[in-house]
Amino acid sequence: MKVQPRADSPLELEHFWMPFTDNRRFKQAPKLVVAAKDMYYTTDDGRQVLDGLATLWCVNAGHCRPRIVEAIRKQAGELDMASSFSVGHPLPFRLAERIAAIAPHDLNHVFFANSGSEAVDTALKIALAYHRIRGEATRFKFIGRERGYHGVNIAGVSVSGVPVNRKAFAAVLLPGVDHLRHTQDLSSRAFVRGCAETGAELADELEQRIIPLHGAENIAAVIVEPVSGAGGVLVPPKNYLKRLREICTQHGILLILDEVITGWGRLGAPFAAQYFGVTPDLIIFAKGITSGSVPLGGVIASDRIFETFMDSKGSGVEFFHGYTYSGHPLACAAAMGTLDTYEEEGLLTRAAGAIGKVFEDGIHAMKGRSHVVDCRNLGLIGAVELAPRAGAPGARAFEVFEKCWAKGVFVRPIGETVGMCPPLIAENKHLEQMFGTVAEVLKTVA
Ligand code: PXG
Repeated sequence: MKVQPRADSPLELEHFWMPFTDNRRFKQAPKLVVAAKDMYYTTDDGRQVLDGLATLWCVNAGHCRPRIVEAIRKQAGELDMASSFSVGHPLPFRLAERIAAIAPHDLNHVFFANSGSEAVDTALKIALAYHRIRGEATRFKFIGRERGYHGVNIAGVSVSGVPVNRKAFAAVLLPGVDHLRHTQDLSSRAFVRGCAETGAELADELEQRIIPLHGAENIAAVIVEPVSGAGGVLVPPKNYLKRLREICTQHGILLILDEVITGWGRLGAPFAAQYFGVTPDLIIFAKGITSGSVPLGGVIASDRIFETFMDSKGSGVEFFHGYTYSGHPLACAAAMGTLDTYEEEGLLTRAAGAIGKVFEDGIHAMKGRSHVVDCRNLGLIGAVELAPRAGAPGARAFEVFEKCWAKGVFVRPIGETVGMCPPLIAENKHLEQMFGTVAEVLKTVA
């Protein structure tokens, strides 16, 4: 494809209010991409940039993969839009069946939304409605975790634990929310490969502090990311999630795993639930279900939860919730093409193989480089944490991001952390390029 040089096609930058972006800074020196294929973007000035973050933790199959592109094209010309409110079309049924077959144990029922944020709110509403149907309407509280990220809608921000995302909206965040401590402790658990041996006892806070404080009979659900992503890539200690599961089960509290990033092969199993051997009551997914190609998210519910709704007294709508685009044909078609690609190429388990080890070694080779205070990894997600620059929080990681971009590698600054999460098709040469560039850039950062 012909790439238009920047000077030939002046862009008016004023009207698009960019999300989660320093708009003023961006507009001084825009970073623009115009095309993508497999592991690489093409920028507007014709450079190739390695996508070291699967764009936003989502392009798991790589960019513009033929099966996905073809599925979307075909669907757009066949059935562009159809409702799932009281009338339906076959695609979301077929896709839900396929997702249920991949999901663990009895998680067999899929409610579709269009994004992770919508899926989070959907899961929280399912939890509330489930307890109410069962006559336990006092269960309305949610327990999140510090540094957790659950999207940007009001309920999701309420259970999230990223302070900058919460502060401006403090007045309207949900009542009845508490947070577990996060699992990061650089004094005792820095530079750990995979899950730390120590720290599972952090889950006991649920039983020792939170349940006595709020009363189990008032708690609807605990919601956590198996590995925190946008909070800085925090890998849980061994057995931590198992412990949370046990405590929730014991006290009738639902466990919701937000797998928006960890789902669809990121850890080397289809879902983190399978990787950790922990079965939640609800799984939240988005991003990788379509490899980012068309917006789609959703919630997978257990038989027990779904049947509670279906067995509820009276006839009529069982759950007063849904989006115009729940089960949208284009999104479902994109997901089908994506699952085909994952299956044909073994991508849902690829991170468990040799490439996962190469990734781990690459991340941990950063130890000892300037400013590096921690390296962490699991599957094909990882991060290098830097010491903050005095008086300028986050500035170092942001500089690393900008310099890597200039050198043709895209990684993400998250506070003091540089996050890496390549598409699952990554090969050794791509990881070498990514880590090599980050290492080179670190030498130049004051
Ligand atoms: N849950 C988790 C675990 C996520 O990572 C969402 C929910 C929300 O998904 P949507 O599709 O509504 O964005 C996410 C999204 C970052 C960053 O700073 C991460 C996400 C979104 C935007 C920025 O790394 N994750």
